[in-house]
Amino acid sequence: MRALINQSAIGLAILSMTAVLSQPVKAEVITGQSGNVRAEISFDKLEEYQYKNVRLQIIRAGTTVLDKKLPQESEYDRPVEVLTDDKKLPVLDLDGNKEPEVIADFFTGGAHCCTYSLIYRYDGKSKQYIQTRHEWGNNGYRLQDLDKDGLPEFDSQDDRFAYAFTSYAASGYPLQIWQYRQGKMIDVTRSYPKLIYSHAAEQWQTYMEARQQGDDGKGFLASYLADKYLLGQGQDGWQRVQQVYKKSDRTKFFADLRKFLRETGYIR
Ligand SMILES: [Ca+2]
Ligand SMILES: [Ca+2]
Repeated sequence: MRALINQSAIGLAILSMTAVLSQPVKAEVITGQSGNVRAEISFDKLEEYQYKNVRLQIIRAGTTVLDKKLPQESEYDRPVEVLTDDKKLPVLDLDGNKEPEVIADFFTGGAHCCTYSLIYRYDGKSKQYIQTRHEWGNNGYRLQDLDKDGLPEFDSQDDRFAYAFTSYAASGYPLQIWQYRQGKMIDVTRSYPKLIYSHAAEQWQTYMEARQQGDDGKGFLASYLADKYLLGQGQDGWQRVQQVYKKSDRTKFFADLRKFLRETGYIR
């Protein structure tokens, strides 16, 4: 019995040596800084898409306020920043209280899904960083100051529309814009009618192109109509959709679409 254990221990040792040889560990660090706040994500890169020991450190005014290992959903769960060119960790004041927040973005791996943000804000009372998690799904976001007030918005799309009426590739997504305010993500899309308007026009255009290529275009009609509801033009949107969509499943599609837009809060 003892010999058997030893043998299997040797076997394991050889196995793990092989594993080590085929998975060279490379320690990497991504950093970002704003004012007296510096953030750092460190991790071990195994094979091309595997990451371990992902650690976040936030140093504020010379003091390490946060230092912890971040949970990973799988070993493919990795900081999005490794995919960008400048590899900078976003540290910036998102809500205008003169205190920078830290955004750690992650990608869960797999064919499409998913990206999420861990946003950390400094709480002056507890002298700690408090985390907010926001899911982006397939689409991710861009930070852009859309209303030119000096604070960035999260420019994104509503991921609930993925696969809702069709395949992933043929899915369309309504515009979605978020602001971060003191630990909360607020959907402010309806305050940007010009952007919604051009987004809706884009969805309509994509629908026309999809139809020319033989697709029924249901995914883009759905995102178009959702955009129209955001503009307060739901009735007009329905008229157009009903004019162009003549396929045999139209009664069921329209009923499903209406139900979906109600469930997702577009029809109020
Ligand atoms: Ca802030
Ligand atoms: Ca802004």
